[in-house]
Amino acid sequence: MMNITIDGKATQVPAGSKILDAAQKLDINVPTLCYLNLDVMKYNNMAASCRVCVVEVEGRRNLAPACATPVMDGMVVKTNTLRVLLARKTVLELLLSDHPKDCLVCAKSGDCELQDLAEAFGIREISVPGAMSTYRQDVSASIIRDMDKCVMCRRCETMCNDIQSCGVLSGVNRGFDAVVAPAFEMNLEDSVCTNCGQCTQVCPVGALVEHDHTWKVIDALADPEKVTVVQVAPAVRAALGEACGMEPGQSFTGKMAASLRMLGFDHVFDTDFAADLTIMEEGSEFLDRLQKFLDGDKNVKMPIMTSCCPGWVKFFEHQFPDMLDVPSTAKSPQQMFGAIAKSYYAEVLGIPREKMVVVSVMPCLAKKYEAARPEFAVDGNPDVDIVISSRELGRLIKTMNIDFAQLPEEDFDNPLGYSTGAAPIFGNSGGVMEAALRTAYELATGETLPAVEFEAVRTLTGVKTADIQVGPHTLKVGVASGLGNARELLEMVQKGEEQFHVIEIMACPGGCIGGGGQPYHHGDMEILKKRNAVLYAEDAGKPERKSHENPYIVELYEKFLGKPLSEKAHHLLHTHYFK
Ligand code: HC1
Ligand code: SF4
Repeated sequence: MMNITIDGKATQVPAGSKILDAAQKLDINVPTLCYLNLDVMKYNNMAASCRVCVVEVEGRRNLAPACATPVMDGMVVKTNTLRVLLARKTVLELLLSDHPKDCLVCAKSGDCELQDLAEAFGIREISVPGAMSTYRQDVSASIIRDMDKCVMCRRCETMCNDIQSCGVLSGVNRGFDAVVAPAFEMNLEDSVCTNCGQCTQVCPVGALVEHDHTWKVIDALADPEKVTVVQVAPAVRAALGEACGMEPGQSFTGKMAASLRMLGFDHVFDTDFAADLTIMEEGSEFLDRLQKFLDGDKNVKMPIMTSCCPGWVKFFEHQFPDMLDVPSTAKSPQQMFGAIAKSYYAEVLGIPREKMVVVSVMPCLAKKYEAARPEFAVDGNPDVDIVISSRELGRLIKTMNIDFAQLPEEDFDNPLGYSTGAAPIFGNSGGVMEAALRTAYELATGETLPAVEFEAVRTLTGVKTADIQVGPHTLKVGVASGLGNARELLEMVQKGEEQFHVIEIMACPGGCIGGGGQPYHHGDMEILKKRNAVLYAEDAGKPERKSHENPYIVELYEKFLGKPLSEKAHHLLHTHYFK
């Protein structure tokens, strides 16, 4: 252990710890900008590029960055001397001198770490003269990349390369021209970007933000010719209140339904309904493949992999093009919902699909890209018209002057708003697997599952594996969240090191609760744990907890689809993948 004294307070930390670790242990706040450490994700950005965290170390001439300077035994540190404060202020002024001062119209205003620091240091004018660097804006279906605002903290690079293993973003050029960009400075849309949006979660400023579509929603709601239908993804209900100033760890489901009704949607439905439907299709496809595999069919592809996460779909299309026939062909719940809304439900309402506007509220930015994929449209009319993130819904609620905290708890409309407990857990890593196992077990054995909780797939660990007994068969299951972890699992399969029957993958660490479009967690991983617990509690409180017990799903098959994997179900609810 190393002894250290900071601002007169003594403590001990393990060898290798940084001054910042010791300060945090002593509850001494040292401001940071580029540094970020997310333990659940094993993400640690230690670029030490911003120098906002400089401190004075006794016996050293230069100020030292607290985030990157190892503690030496007997070290004495001061964090708030005049020299330190002036150095930090100068660093901030230099950053601001090359930063567009457009806070009034910036998507990050109110959530910007640079704005917070400028406020904390009382910076009222920028005395450093000089030119501003300029760079073109890059707009993809999901993300707006505005490098004029980049402070070169490198958090996005660490996220995209080390955690997601996508290798899209890296620092290019030098000095004034330095930016973070895809290879050859191409646009994100032309790169191997998965649209996961994790870079927007860690960007401290407004350099990487969601492509905002809230005004499209306002336009649709104001159009008297349109019938507006909204669906909300499982994970949104665990986090939406955070965007409206409420504490994390509560279920916001009832208030969320009430707010959507107040916004003026004609039909307030739930992606959870379609999550139950996904289990019917994906679970049946799995049992079908498993039976063929057990019968010795050499052509059957195993393991089956989940296909509801569009970031993951784009990842395997780019990175594992020889495995395109391995994942399930089931569409995601978002797209199943859109397809059913614009066929079955349009028929129920007696309107043409063109009159209906389907809006999705998602924790995810890749869902914007998914909805725009051409295969999810009929004669150019998309199954899902507009996708907004949890953050955008939070903004919309404020725009419309709705006091979210004071709203009553309301239910969704039926039939497309009813769900079992198997659906909300889709938002947690391992949840789709657990939901699928509940149904596959009962359909395969004809017996009632003794306990619906599969604890082995419930942790927030990045890679989980388990052996699950289903009748006479032992199923080997794998679950990964975060694309770097997904790569690890897939490479095991490719090399033949592990043989799985079924694999669940979600692109975002922790699953959709940690999605790229969720309210910013600012590095507080306790927030993810609380969101995770909210979804399991919602499952436990439902009258039915297995997708095949959803009475409206049963009715949908009876009245419209026939049975799982029927021709109609294939046409509406399944898809294919592209290199
Ligand atoms: Fe997800 Fe899914 S769980 S992909 O993370 O299968 O976004 O929440 O909506 O479609 O249901 C996201 C969440 C979501 C789909 C479902
Ligand atoms: Fe990388 Fe995901 Fe950001 Fe694309 S969205 S640049 S894949 S972190």
